This record gives sequence, C-alpha cells and structure tokens, in this order.
Amino acid sequence: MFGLLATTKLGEATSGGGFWMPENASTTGSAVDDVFYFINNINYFFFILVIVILVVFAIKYHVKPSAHVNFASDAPTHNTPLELTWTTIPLLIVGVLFWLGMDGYLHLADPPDNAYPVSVTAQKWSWTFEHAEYGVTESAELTVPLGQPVRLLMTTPDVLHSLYIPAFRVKQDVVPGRYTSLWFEATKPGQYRLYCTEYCGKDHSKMLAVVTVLPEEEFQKHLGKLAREYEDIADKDLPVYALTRLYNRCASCHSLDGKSGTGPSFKGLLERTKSGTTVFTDGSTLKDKMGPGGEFEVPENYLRDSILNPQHYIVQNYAGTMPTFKGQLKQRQIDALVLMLKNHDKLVDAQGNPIEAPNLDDADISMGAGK
Ligand code: HEC
Ligand SMILES: [Cu+2]
Repeated sequence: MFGLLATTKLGEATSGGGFWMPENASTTGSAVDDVFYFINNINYFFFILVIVILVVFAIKYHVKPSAHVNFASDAPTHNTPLELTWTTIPLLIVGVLFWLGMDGYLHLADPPDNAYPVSVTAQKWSWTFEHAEYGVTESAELTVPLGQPVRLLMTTPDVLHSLYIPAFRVKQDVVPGRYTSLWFEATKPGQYRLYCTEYCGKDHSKMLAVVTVLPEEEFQKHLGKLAREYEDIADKDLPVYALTRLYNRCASCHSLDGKSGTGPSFKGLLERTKSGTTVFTDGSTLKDKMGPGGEFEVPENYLRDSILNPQHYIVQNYAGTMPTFKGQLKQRQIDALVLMLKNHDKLVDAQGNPIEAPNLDDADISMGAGK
C-alpha cells in the first residue's frame, strides 16, 4: 500500500537463515529451532534406519514365488528384551521432547516484568500498533527496541486473526472479545515480516506488516519523531501526509477508485458531501443538516464528524461498522484526513493510484469556514 511495503527492503532479514528456517532474530528463537532440529534429526535417524533394515531384509529373506515355504512350528512369538527396548527408547525420546517443548512454551508464556508494552489491534484487514508510552499509533509498521523484551497485548473487534513473526519464532491467535499476548526480544537490528496466519477469511493474507528493530536510542528518537510528525508538517503537506501515513487505516473499508467496499469510496465523496445528496439510513439527507444554523454548516464538519462519531449518521446501504477514531488520531491528523478527502482528485488518479508528485499549489487547504 503506497509503497510502504513495496519500498521496504527485507533482504537482510531473510539472510543467515538455514534451509528450513529464516534467520533467527530473537532471544527465544533458538529454543524453538533447537526443538525443531532435534525432532528433525530423530526423524532422519529413524527414517534411514527403517529403510536400511527394510531393504536388507527384503534381500536377505527374499523367497522365490515358486519355492515352498515351511513355517517352523517353534518360531518365536515374542521377545521380551526386544519389546522392552522398542517401547522404552521411544518413551524416553517423547519424554525429552515434551520436556523441551513445555520448557520453551512456559518461557514464552511468561513475559518479563520489564517488557515494553504495545497494544495490537487486528482488524479486517490491517494491523495497528499502539505505543501508549509515546502516544503513537503505527499501522502496517511496528517499531520495537533492540535487546529489550517487547510484549504485544492483542485483540480484535471482528474475526479471529493470528499474529506471526517468523524471524522471532512467535505466533499467537488474536481473538474477538478477549486479550491474548506474546513477547519477544529482538537480537538484531533490521526489518522483519509480520503476517496474519489466520487463513479462513477473505484477505488475511493481505494483512502484512514490517517489524523494524532499532537500537534503544534510535528507537526513542524515532517514536518521538512519530509522536510529533503531524505537528512538524507544513499545512500544505498535510493532504499527502494523510494519504501516505493515515489512509492505510481506512483502506480496508474505503477505496480511492470509486469501488464500494465495507464503506463508501472516498472518490466523489467531496462532491456528494458539498451538494448534500448523501442519504442516511433514517431517510434524512445531508442537505437537511447543512447550511446556516444546520448541524453541519460547512461540509468539513460532516467529514470530521464522520471520523469521530461514525455511528452518528449511517450512510444508506451501509452498516454502522466504522470504528471511531476519537482518541486514536490527533486533531491535526483529523484535519489532514479531511484535507485529503477534499483534495482527493489532486492526490490520486482515476484508477485510485497515488500521483507521484501531486501538484497541490492550488489545493484547498482551508479548514472550517467557507468553501
Ligand atoms: C471497518 C471499516 C471502516 C474503516 C476502517 C473506516 N471506515 Fe469510514 N465508513 C465505514 C462505513 C461502513 C461507513 C458508512 C456508514 C457510516 O456512515 O458510518 C463509513 C463512512 C465514512 C464517512 C462518511 C462517508 C459518506 O459517504 O458520507 C467518512 C468521511 C469516513 N467513513 C471516513 C473514514 C476515514 C477517514 C477512515 C480512516 C481514518 C475510515 N473512515 C475508516 C467503514 C469504515
Ligand atoms: Cu487476519
């Protein structure tokens, strides 16, 4: 989406891995790998053992079809030492496997007390990551500090999802109506892929994100920057900022090319809003609520209200499924989104693709009064 994923080079992240596994970049990953390779090697050993014995016996005891076979009546029916051996050895092996697996599981189930907390929301079809300590919300990107335990506390308002970061060897379901958590400690700076592995639904496979691991100092700087990002941006750059940094939180429901999705497309929204032709589920139209003395004197206020109180008026033919962004977006970010909606046609082409260097010289960056 908007080159966010496309322009991110993940080459480094996948180097250094073995044939079976991607590179391990967390403190707990080696425990997972050790158990995996241990089980794998046991499998190789017994596979070869069984095949060799099979072939040897097939040759050694081969009997011509024409030969008459005489089964001796005193042939052995059982052999206690042999049976004890082939019961005890596998029992010991599965006992060791259980112990290794349980030990690793308990370690992963118990996050260290000093873990850095991130709240994760999975939503059809994207991820948002909230850093409460910095008041920053990231989407499709998760920045974490190097060499410090990080705990993800996860939930979803819609369906089952599952968060998976292969390089850290962690995976956990995200369940509607409850919190689940996982933790990891990254050991190498770099960028790693994050997937949704819940594949029983339309677009879980598109729920991609990038985990960026930064050394502590850079991490703090980066989050500090994100926290003020929208403040430092010049007014005229707000529409592009909204399109590249904020729209990915709307993209799963609102298209830019006119196609209706879970929500109405952003294309044509401004014209429809200005002319007040939008009809709501209660049969009223936007026009009734606009103009002097109306609830929305100017169209901007309707757009703003739609983002902050989506349940207030529900557009006809749609369900009231839009989440509120109250408290999630800062005032200036909401302004930026409104400006993006207002300058839609200058920012994206007819197919809904972002224009490389949009000409916003005569863009409408006024808020509130007039226009
Ligand atoms: C989970 C899906 C979903 C997400 C995510 C979402 N919306 Fe919506 N949105 C809807 C639906 C459904 C409607 C229509 C029903 C209604 O009016 O609430 C809607 C309506 C709107 C409207 C009014 C549209 C009209 O035709 O009058 C605006 C403006 C809007 N959304 C903006 C946003 C912005 C900006 C974001 C991202 C910051 C966003 N939405 C994220 C589902 C979503
Ligand atoms: Cu999912």
